[in-house]
Amino acid sequence: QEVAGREAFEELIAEDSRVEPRDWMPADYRKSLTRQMSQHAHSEIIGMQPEANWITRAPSLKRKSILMAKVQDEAGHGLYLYSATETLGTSRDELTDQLIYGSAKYSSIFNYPARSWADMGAIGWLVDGAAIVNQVPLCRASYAPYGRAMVRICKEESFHQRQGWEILYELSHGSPAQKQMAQDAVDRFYAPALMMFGPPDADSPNSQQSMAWNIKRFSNDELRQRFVGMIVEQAEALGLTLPDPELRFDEESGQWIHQDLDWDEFMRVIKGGGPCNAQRMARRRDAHEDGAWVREAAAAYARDRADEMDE
Ligand code: FAQ
Repeated sequence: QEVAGREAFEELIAEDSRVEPRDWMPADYRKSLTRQMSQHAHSEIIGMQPEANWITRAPSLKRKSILMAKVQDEAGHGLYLYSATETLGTSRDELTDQLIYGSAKYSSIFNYPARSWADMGAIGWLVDGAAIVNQVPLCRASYAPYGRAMVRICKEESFHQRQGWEILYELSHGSPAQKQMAQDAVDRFYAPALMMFGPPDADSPNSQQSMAWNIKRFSNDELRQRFVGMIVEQAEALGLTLPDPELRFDEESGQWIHQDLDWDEFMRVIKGGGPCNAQRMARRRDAHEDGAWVREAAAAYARDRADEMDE
């Protein structure tokens, strides 16, 4: 049976079709997807914190309600992704424990502080912008529940990116102090946003196999390049500069060249040593523990309903 399953799986991948939860799949494929999808879910959930930090201080009621809606969208993305990951056989409780009490990863970017209102703009424009470039190809990921979740998530991320752009546009066309605030936010988020795409291809242990399985469609460096090329003109339209003196389009190779990134900093951040790792994890742990009574009440309610149905 395993031989037939493996053959069917290999055929699906060769045809660029999709794998559904009940299909046979190699243990390594399941494991690697669980790894990537759960990290992605954790990123959405932890990613709520830098922006939630600004909800009470948004400069107007309208901006407050937009920001609240955005943060709620991130919660929704986390929930779709946990549900999609559960179809691979690991429960959401277990995945959450791996984050809170274990050493599961989440995106490096959310370990940087959101210091000013302009950071809400930079996060929307650069962080959601990078997320879209990375995630649009994932809509075609070979694991069907992941691809389906990505379609909806990408639509919402596009709205997020526009709201970030609009915040920066307003600030960069405001007073000199506001423009400076926008520039400062872009200066701080540019390099960490480029690091979201992961280590350089030569140091990316998972890429090759993920691409062979049609999970990833492009390498980390290819997507990073695409992103830089996309934001150059957008920065000009915003009237802001990207803090990268080496940024240029190389006609010969047809590629965007950007400055070297500080990969030691990246490794430090993903190992827990970034500016906000401890704070983000403590906040997440407290929220989870404070919410225990809600989970208990929901489980008791579900049990009662099931008993009623049995009667
Ligand atoms: N941060 O071999 P690779 C969002 C890890 S967007 C932390 O290249 P892979 C939206 C990697 O896991 C952010 N760790 O790995 C939002 C691996 O460790 P492992 C989330 C990173 O998987 C906006 C090791 O380094 N998006 O949330 C990072 O082939 C605003 C070696 O790396 C996704 O997760 C990093 N930046 O490629 C929310 C997208 N980069 O697992 C709120 C889906 C690498 O072996 C507010 N994920 N690592 O222990 C992916 O596309 C891929 O997993 C990559 C990494 C590209 C992130």
